[in-house]
Amino acid sequence: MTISSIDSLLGKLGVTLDGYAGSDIHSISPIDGKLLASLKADSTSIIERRIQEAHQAYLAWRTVPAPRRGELIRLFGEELRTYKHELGQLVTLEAGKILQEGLGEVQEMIDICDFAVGLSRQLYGLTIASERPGHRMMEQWHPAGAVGIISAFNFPVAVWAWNAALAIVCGDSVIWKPSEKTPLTAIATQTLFIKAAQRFGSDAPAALTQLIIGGRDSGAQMVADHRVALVSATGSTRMGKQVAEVCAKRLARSILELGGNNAMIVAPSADLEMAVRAIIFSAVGTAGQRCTTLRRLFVHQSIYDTLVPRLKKIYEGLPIGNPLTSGTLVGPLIDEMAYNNLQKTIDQAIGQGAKISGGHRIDVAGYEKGFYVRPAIAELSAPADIMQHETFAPLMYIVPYNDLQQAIDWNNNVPQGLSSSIFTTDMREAELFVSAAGSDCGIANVNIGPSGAEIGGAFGGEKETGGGRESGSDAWKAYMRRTTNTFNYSHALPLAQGISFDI
Ligand code: UN1
Repeated sequence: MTISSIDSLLGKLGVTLDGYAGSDIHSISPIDGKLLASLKADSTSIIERRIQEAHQAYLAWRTVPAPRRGELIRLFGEELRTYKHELGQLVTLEAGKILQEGLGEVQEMIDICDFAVGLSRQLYGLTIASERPGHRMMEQWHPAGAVGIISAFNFPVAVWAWNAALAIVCGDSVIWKPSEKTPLTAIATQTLFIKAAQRFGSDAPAALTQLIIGGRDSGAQMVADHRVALVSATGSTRMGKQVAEVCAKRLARSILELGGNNAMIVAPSADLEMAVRAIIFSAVGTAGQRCTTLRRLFVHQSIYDTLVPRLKKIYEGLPIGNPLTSGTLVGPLIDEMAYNNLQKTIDQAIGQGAKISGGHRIDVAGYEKGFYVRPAIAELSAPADIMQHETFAPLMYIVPYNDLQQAIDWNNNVPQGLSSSIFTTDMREAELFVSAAGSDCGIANVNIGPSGAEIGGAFGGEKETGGGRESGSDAWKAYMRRTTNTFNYSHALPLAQGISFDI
């Protein structure tokens, strides 16, 4: 696999930055701190126009039959298959995740496209028994409007695709405000989409998917606009609360996928070989910058001394460095702020009694401006206050437990509720963990880690994670509006509830 420079990569992807050149937004590679491109931010009037065009696009697109809309997503999936390697590399260059994960992210886009194509023939409602003779009651799902998507740097393209692929087959249009840290992957994705739309033909409105390049203000403008029927936002809880407030004020819908503080319980009967692999991938994959990253590990005290030294040894030997190089498992943090945040959290954890290993900066020759760290483990004898917070970096707290109920309580006793898992071969423990009295998270896994979900399931979580569900299962329903239709094919007009109202 050959690795391309940024210019040739953008060239291969058919991206020209001509219309984007400026000096407001800087795409900086976390690999070496080098500037990849400087772009201009869209003005409020341009954003205004885009929103209006997106609304118009929705008005046209909603009448195109859903299976035909699916055809557009099928073609987009083909573009993604063709350019998987290039787009995956761009993800790695701009977000810093290792190439395997960059490619995995594009695969996640392809998967959701496949899902959405099938879905385009299954947007069905129910037929419901009417209480009145000669009546039929049914529901239909109709397109909802323009969907505003806010995405984060860590999954710069897949999260957009979960939303956009569904929204498009559901008959909506899409306006995307990507993270200002990863504008190039967004522009490349938009370019590939336009290619697919051109192949599709003229019944795809030109403004069906739109991109807004800019900072927080441009996202805020989009969220506040009444023509945006639904806002799907992925990112910090702080950002999500602002979005929720603005949407609530105008009674618009929102899908929120916010912070996680994901735990794993390792029970005495666990297959430790499997648990080790799951822990390492979940805790240090994407350099600990997934919303599903494993942050809290509760290990039964009977196996603590077997498992934890093994984990520490693997941590010490983790290959850290250029994420484009094969064999690297841990790439850089996104930027200096993320690094400082990690250091601050480690200091606080020490103050609360944690024993720390790792967490220090690693010099990678030739990439001195990148913020590479040895992933950190913080051992504590009991959960500390610091564990209530999500730190978006590779820092895993480990606490021993005695009793499963205690570990389940710890799993739940945080403000966030995204993902969780248990390693056990005891069926009673596994079932309890996923039961109503078990994990309170949107994702509760058995014998796999909390991160790396497939697209087929509904993705999202409870409490401060925001309650939204994206991606698979019936998450599509959030992108449509439901109408209930009652038909009277009789010659009488009976009222529901038996009400008599004679005139
Ligand atoms: C995110 O970090 O915002 O389950 C999304 C996972 C990935 C998606 C993570 N499929 O880890």
